[in-house]
Amino acid sequence: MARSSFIRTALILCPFLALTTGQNTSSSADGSSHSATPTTADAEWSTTVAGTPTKFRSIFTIPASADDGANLLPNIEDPKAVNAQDICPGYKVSQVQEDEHGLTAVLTLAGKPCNAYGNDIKVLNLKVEYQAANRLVINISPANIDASNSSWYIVPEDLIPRPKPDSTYGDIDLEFDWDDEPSFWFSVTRYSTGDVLFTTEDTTLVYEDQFIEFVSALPEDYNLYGLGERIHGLRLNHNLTATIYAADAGDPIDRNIYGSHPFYLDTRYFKTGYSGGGSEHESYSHGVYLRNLHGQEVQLQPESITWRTLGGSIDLFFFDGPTQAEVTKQYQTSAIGLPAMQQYWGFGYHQCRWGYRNWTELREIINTFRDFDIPLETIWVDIDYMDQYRDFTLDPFTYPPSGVKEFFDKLHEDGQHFIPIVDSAIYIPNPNNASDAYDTYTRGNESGVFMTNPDGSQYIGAVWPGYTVFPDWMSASGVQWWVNEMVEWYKEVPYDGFWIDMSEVSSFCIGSCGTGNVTMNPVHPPFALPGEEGNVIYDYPEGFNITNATEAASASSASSSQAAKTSTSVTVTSSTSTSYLRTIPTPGVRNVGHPPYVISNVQGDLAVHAVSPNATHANGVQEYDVHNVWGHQILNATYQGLLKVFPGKRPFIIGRSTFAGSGKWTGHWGGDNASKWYYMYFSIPQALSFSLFGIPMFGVDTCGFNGNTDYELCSRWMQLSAFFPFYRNHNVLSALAQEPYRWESVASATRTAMHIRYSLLPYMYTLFYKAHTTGSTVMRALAWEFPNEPQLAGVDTQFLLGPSILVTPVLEPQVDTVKGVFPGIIDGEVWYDWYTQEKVRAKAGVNTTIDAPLGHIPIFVRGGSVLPLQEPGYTTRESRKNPWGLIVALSEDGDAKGELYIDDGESLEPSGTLEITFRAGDGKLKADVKGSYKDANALGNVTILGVDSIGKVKLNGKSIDGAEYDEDTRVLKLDLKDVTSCGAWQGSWTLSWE
Ligand code: MIG
Repeated sequence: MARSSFIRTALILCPFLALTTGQNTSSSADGSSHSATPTTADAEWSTTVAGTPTKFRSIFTIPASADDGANLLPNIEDPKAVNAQDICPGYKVSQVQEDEHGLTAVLTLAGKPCNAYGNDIKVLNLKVEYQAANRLVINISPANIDASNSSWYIVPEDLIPRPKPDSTYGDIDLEFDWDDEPSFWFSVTRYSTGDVLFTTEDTTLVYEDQFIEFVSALPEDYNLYGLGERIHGLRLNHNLTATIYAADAGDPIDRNIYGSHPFYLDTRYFKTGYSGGGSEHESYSHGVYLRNLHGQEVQLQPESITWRTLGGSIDLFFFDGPTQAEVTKQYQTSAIGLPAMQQYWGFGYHQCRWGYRNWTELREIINTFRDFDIPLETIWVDIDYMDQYRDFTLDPFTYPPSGVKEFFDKLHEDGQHFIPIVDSAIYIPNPNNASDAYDTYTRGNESGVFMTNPDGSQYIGAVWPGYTVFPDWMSASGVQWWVNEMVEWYKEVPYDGFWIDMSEVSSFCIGSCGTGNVTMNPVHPPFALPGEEGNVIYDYPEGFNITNATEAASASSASSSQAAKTSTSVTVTSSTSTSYLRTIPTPGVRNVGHPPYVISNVQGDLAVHAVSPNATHANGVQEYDVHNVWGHQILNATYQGLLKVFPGKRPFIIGRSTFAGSGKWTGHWGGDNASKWYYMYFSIPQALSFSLFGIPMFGVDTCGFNGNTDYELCSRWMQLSAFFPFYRNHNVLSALAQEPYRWESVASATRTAMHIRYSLLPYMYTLFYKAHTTGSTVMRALAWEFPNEPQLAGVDTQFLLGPSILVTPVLEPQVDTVKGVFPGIIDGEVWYDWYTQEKVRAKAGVNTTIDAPLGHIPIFVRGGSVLPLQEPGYTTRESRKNPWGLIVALSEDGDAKGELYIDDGESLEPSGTLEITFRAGDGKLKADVKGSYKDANALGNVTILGVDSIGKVKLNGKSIDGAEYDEDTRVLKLDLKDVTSCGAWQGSWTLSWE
C-alpha cells in the first residue's frame, strides 16, 4: 500500500470509552481550560443524545438481514475464475474505410463465442474519429442496436453529452494504428515523440453484453492519476483495482465510494540530455476518458491497465496535453463541461454537524463564533431539522416553522447563510394512517416520478425516514416535480443552497423491501444510529493518549470494565468453508442482479445499501445501466431548482455522488472520513483528484466526521482546510463537539489561518473565475506546476493553491516541524515565507525541515507572482467592502505577474466585471484595468518582496510618502489608502520604486 506510513493505527490506545462529561476531553492537556461557554446542548452531546421527540423512535426496526446480499467473491480474488484473455477469440477486421477524419470498420468475432461473463457480441462497429487538434476517440459498439437494448450500450446524449468533432482543426499529434494479427488490437501513439500511449497488442478484446475487457501495456514506472472516486494517494499504485461503482461507503481506503470518474491522467518523464545545471527532464501528459456509465473495474498492474465494464460501449477519448494543465482543459472544455462559478460567499467558512437540534442551538452556535471572533459565513443543518427525516419539512417540535422568521431575519441581516441537507429518497406514507400523509410523496406519485419494479409496481426501499421511494430523473416530470418542491419549500424555509446526500443512490435494504410493508411506516433503519442504544463513539485520533494523557488513562480504564460487559454479547462463529454465488452466463439473457463478472464492489452485492440494479425507470431503462449517474442527475435537478428559486444567481450545491461533468453544477465534499490523521492527509490527494475531475469546489469534513477529534488534530486540520476551496467543519451525531472555539488553541489556530484565507479571497475567486472560463485548476499538485521534476510525481503531502501559494501542512501528531520540498529551485524559482516575507533558503530537490509548531501552517509565496488581497471582515460581505491589498513577490529577475477578477459575486451573467492584470519588472508594477464593474474600495497595503534596491516611490509619476523599506528582509511596504481613496481600480496605474 502506497501510503501505509500514514496509517499508524499502532498509536491508538483504543477502544476508549466516550467520556460522559460534556467538556471536550482535551481541555486540560491543551494548557488552557475549555474556553467556550458551554451551551446547554453541549453537555448532552456525549454518550446520550437527548434527541427530539422524533429521533430514536421506538418503532419497528428493519432487521439487519434486510441489507445482506448474496455471498459473492470478486473475480479478481477468485482462484476459480476464468481469465477471459485466455479463452476468448477476439475479433477480425473487415470493411475498413478511412479518410482524413478517421476510420470505420467492422469487427467480427474471430471464433467460437467464449461467453466468459455474458453473451459475446458477434459483430461490432469500430469508429475512430480524429475530433480535434488534441483529441482522438475510439468507439466500439454492437452493430445491432435497437430500441429494446440501446440503453445497454449507448449513453444518451442528453444525459452525458458526447464531444463533437471540431469543424476544422490543424495537425493532430495522436495517431491511431490497428492490426488483426492474431486478433484485432489497436494503439494510440504520440506522433511527435513516437511514444506509444495505449496499446492492446498481444491482448484480446472481449465484448459481451455484461462484460467488456480491453488491456493496454503501460511503461514501467508509470504515473497515473484519477479513476475516482477513491481514498488513495494522488498517484495510483501499480497494484490497484480501481472499481468505479457509486457506493454509500464511509471512505474505506482504496475502494469504490460515492462518485464515478472514469478518467485518468498519464504523465511520462523523459531525460532531455541537457545538463547545464537546471532540470534534466521534461514530461508529457495525456488524458484518457471512457464515456461509459456501467459498473467498472480498472485494474492496474505493474506494466498494464485492464479496463472492464459491466456493459455499455467502448467510447474512449484521448486528450494529447502535452501538459497536465492542457489535458484538464481539453477534458473539461470538450467532454464534461467547465466548473460552475461559485458565489463569493461560498468561499467563506461553513460550520456543520449532525446533531444541531433546534433553532436556539443553531443561534447559540452562530453567536459563539462571533464571541470568539472566528468568521462564520454559513451554518448547515443535517437531517435533525426534518420532520421524521422527510425532505422539504421541518421538525414541528425542534425546528418549528414559528421559529423561521426570527432565525432567518437575523442570519441574513448579518450577511450569513443557511444550507440544509436534502436526502435523495422520499418517504412513502402509511396508507392506514391519514395523519401520516406526506404531500411531497403525493404530488410525486400523482406525476409518476418514482422508480418502479420490473412489474411496474413502485420500488420501495428504506432510508432514514423508513420505507421510501426514489425519484426517477428519467421520468417525464421528475425534474419538474423536484423543482416545484424546492420552490414551494423555499416559501417556508429561505435556504441559500442545497446539500445533497445519499445520492448513490443509497437504500438500506436489498430490493423493494418495503413492498407490502408500508403499513408499518415509519420504520427504523436496520442499524443503530451513532449514540443510539449504546452505540457509543470511543474512537480518538492517533496520539490522543499522548496529547491527552490524563483523559486517555481514565477513558481506557473505564473502557475495560465496559469491555467486560459488552464482550458477553459477542457471538463468535467460525466457518471453514464458505460458498459463493456464481452466475453462469445464460444464452440470450442478462442477469442484472448478479452479473456473471463480480466486480470488486465495496458493498459486495450490487444491491447492498443501494437501489437494486433491477429497479426500473419510466423509459424502461434499468438501474443497472445508469446506476453511476443517479447522483449526477439529482444535482442537475437541484441546479434547475435553485435557478428557479434564485433567478439569475449562481446555484450553491454540495453533492455527494458525482459523475464526470457534475462540476458544471456542483461542488463536492469528501464524504464520511474519520477524525484520524491519515484522513487529514487523504484530503489532499482527494482534492487534487477532483481538480482533475473538473470539480474544484472541494473540501472534506474538517476535524473529521466519524469518531471524536482532539485539539491537536482539529487545530492542524482547521488550518489545512483553510486553503481548500470548500471550507467546512462537519461532525457525526453524538461525537464530541468540534467547532473550532471548543479549545483555545484551535480557536487561535483557526483565526490565524482564516485571516490568511480571507485575505486571499480575491485570489481564490479569481482562480475560480479562471477555472470556470478556461478549465484551469484551483488546487494543484506540485508536479503540475513543475513538470520537469520527476521526483514530484507522487507528492501529495503538499499542494499549491493556484500557481502561487505553496501549502506544506503538518500531517502527523506530536511534531513541531514538517519536511517539504521547494519545487522549481533547480530552475531558479524563489519562494517567500508568508509570515516573515523573507526569501526561503532551500536546496533544490531535497526535503527541507520547516518549523511548524502547533498553530502555525507553513505557507509560501512563489516568486514572480502578484497576489490580490482584501482586508478580511467577519463575513465575505464585510470583506468585500474593505481596502484591497497586493503582495508582489519578485522572481530572481525582479519580475512578477498576476490577475484579479471582480464582479457582483453572485450573478450568473454579471452586468459588469473588472479584470485587472498586474505586471512587475524593472522596479515598476503596472496595473492594467479593464471592465465596467463599479468598485470604490481603496488600495491599502502593497507589500513588495525581494526588492534589491530602492529609489523614490511614485504612483503614476507622483511621489508617495510613508514607504518603508527593510534592507535586511528586502521588503518594501506601502499604504496607498489615501492616494487611492476613490477606488483602487478607477483606471490603470503604475507604481515605481527605483
Ligand atoms: O449515513 O445525514 O455523508 O455527512 O452527516 C449517514 C447524516 C447519512 C451521510 C453524510 C453525512 C451526514 C449523514 N449522512
